[in-house]
Amino acid sequence: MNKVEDAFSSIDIDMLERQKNALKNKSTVTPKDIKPPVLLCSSVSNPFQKDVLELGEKALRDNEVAVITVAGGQASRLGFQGPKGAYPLGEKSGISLFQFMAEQILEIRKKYSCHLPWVIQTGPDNHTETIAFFLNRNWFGLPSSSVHFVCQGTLPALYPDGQLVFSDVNTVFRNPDGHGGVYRALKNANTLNKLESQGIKFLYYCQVDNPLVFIADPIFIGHHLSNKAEMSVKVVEKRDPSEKVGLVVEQNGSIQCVEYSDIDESLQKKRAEDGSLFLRAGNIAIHAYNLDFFKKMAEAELPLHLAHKKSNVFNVKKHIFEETEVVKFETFVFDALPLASKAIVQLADRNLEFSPVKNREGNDSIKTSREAIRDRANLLERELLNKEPYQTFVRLSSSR
Ligand code: UD2
Repeated sequence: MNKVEDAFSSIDIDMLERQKNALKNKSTVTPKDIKPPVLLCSSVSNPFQKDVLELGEKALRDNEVAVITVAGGQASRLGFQGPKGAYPLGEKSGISLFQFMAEQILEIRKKYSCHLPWVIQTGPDNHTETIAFFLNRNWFGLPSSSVHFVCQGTLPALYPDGQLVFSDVNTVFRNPDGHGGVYRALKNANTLNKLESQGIKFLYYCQVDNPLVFIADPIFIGHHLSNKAEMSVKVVEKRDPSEKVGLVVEQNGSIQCVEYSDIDESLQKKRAEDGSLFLRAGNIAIHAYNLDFFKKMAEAELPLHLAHKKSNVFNVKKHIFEETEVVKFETFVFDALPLASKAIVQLADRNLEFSPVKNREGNDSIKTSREAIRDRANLLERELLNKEPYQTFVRLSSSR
């Protein structure tokens, strides 16, 4: 096989066909069809849901739960060279986003005497670096056999007319397939089968960029179980109509997440009778899954999301490199929600569970996230210090 044939051999022809179709058919959300979802109440700020808590804790103790963290991409938007999870967010401690999570996982394992495997989905640009980061830090005290790294896949970019794009004379230009690639990535790496053979039945999913995440929250898992859901999602109240978070809504009887940019401005600003936003369920990208459903999603055709971006590519006709507009394709993890036979939506308290680090400055920045960590530590010490199951959570929150 010559090099050009080799470049083409990595292309999934059925997927390429879907990509070309997606270029032609833009999907839109019809505002009249969407309404707010039913919200189950917050977990951490409302810790006395005993039955639900016991269900979640039992699943943990019985070694039925694993954690998945999506951590593809570099932290370049934070002005930092390296995987985003390696960013030293701890203000006093200098600990990384990964360490925030690793310490919680260690504590949960101790508390429930459970294995709680941790799967970290990396991307092609940070896979090796991420593993080296863990290796150099002695896996933060976690047994290396209990941490699994899985690299997400890529999709070829296309010109707006549907032609393939090249990054050099015999290499197809590709980009990571979005966090929705996590389903296939875990299947292709045989991780889902491995987890299943260890007795895992439920998965707790989170993003690496939220240091306030309450990993494997037993109340969230308990709600998921008691409602016999296949996939669940945590949300926080949207701060204001312009906040850039996805919105969890109900459409034609099913739960789904819609990106803010896809919703009409007047609907984003609409108020309910009590003055709160009509659509207020902001997606914080925390999910609970049945493993079986996750497996099904690895075979599902999730919608493709398109991003038109200027990129430096190789023009194979003119034999030159040029800056031109190409279309990149991604799938999103939350597009599995409407495919679940049942999905529950749990409202969390933003001050306790959500402060992502997205930007160097301004909203959702290093500064706002550090402030949120500090504020939460004070709040928790005042209000929740002696309440199960949050002592661990409180202790880890202070002195960061
Ligand atoms: C995401 C959600 C948004 C809101 C917000 C909460 C999308 C499209 N939007 O916004 O609705 O919930 O998060 O914080 O998801 N990642 C990968 N591989 C990829 C792309 C992303 O692993 O190909 C990981 C990345 O490491 C990060 C997470 O997914 O942990 C979120 O990615 P993002 O920062 O691009 O998402 P954002 O801020 O657009």
